[in-house]
Amino acid sequence: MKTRVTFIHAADLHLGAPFRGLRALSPAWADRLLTAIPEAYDRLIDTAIDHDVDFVIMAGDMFDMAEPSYADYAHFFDGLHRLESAHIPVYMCAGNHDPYVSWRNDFGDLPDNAYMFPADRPGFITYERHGRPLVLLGGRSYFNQSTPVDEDIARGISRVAAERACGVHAPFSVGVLHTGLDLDPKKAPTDPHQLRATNMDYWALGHIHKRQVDDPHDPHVAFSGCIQGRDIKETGARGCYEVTLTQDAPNMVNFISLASVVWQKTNVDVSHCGTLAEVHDAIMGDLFRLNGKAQCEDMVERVTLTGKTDLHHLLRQPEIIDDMRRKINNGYPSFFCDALIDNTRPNISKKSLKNEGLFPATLLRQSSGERDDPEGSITWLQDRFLEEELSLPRSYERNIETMQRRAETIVLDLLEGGDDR
Ligand SMILES: [Mn+2]
Repeated sequence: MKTRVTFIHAADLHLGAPFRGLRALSPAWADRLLTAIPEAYDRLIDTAIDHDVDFVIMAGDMFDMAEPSYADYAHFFDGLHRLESAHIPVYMCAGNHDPYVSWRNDFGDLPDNAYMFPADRPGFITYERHGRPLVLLGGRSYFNQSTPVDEDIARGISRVAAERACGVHAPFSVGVLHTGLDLDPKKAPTDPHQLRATNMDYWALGHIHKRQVDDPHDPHVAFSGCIQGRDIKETGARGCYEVTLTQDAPNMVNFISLASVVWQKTNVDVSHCGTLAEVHDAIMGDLFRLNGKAQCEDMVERVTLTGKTDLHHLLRQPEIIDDMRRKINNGYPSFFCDALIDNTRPNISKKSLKNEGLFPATLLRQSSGERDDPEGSITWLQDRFLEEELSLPRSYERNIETMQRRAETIVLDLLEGGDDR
C-alpha cells in the first residue's frame, strides 16, 4: 500500500468574535451567532477524532482578539486536551489577531500534543508514525512588531531546510503560515510560486477567510477559510479541509462544513407575483431552497427583490418592506432576514409610453416601423456586416423580428433604469 497521511487543515477560528453589527438588529440572533463559533470549533475537534486523522493544523487567528475572554481561552484549551486524549498532535501558528506574544505571555502552557511555530524565525518539527518520521512540518507564526516590514514570512522554509533542522528524511513535508499571500499585500505577503518551488508537499495557510486552492486536481497551496462566517461578507458554507497526501499521487482536499449558521445573499425575482402575499411566499420558497443547499442549521440571509412588477409602487414603500421582513422573521425560527431590499422595477405599458409622447414614444414608433419592413431591416444589417467584411448569419435573417423586439425591450429598460437610479 502507498504511504499516505491524513490531517485536518483549519484556520481563522476567531473564537470570541462579537457580532456587533447584528446585535443592533436582533440581540437573539447575535447571541445565536456567539454560540456558533465555539460550536464550529467543537465540530472541528469532533471531526479530527471521528476521522482519526494523523494530526491537526491550525493556521492562525484561533482567537479574535489578542486578549480573549477566560471562557474562550478555556474552551480552546479544552479542545486541545480532547485531541491530546485521542493522541492527535496539533501544529499551530499565531495570526495577526492573536499574536505570538499573547500566547507566550498570557495563554498558559500548551498541552504536550500542541506545538506553536515561533514568530522570530522559521520552526520545524517531525511527525512520526510508529516511531518513524512521516511528515516534516515547517512554519512560522505571524510577525511581531520587531520583524522588519519587508521580510518574507516564508523565507527559510523548504523541504531541504526541514530535513536539515529535523535531522531526518520523511515521505512528506508540510508548511504552515498565516499570510496574505498575493491577495493581501499588507499582511505578511509571500509569493505562491515561490511556495510551490520549496518542494513542500502542501502549504496549509490562514488569513484569507474564503477557502481556496491553487489547483483543484492537485492542491499544493491552500486556504481552508474561516470555520464560521461572521457577517454578510462571509457567505456560504464554512469549515475546514481534510487533506490526504499520498506518495506518487495527487494531493486531495475534502471540504468539511463546520458552521452551524450560514450567511446567504439571494435575489428573488417577483415578476410572476400578483399580490404581496405571493411575494412573501416566493421569498420563503427561495429561503428553503437555499437552506437545503447550505449544509447548516440556521441561516442569516439578505434578500433582494428583483423583476418587473405592478407591485413596485407598494414594494418601494419602506413600511411595507419592514412589515414584510418582520413577517419573514416571524415565519420560520431558523431563518433570519437581516435586510430586505427592493430592487424591483415598474411594469411599463407601451401604450402609456406612446401617449406620453416623449423619447420612448419616438423609439417605439421607429421600432414598430422597422418591424413592418423586415426586408429593409435585413438589407440594412447586411450593409453593416459588409462594411466589416463579414457575411450576415442566416439565423439573423430568420429571427429578425424577435431580435427587433428584444432590442426594443433592452433600450426601454436602459431608459427606465437611467430614470430610476
Ligand atoms: Mn482571520
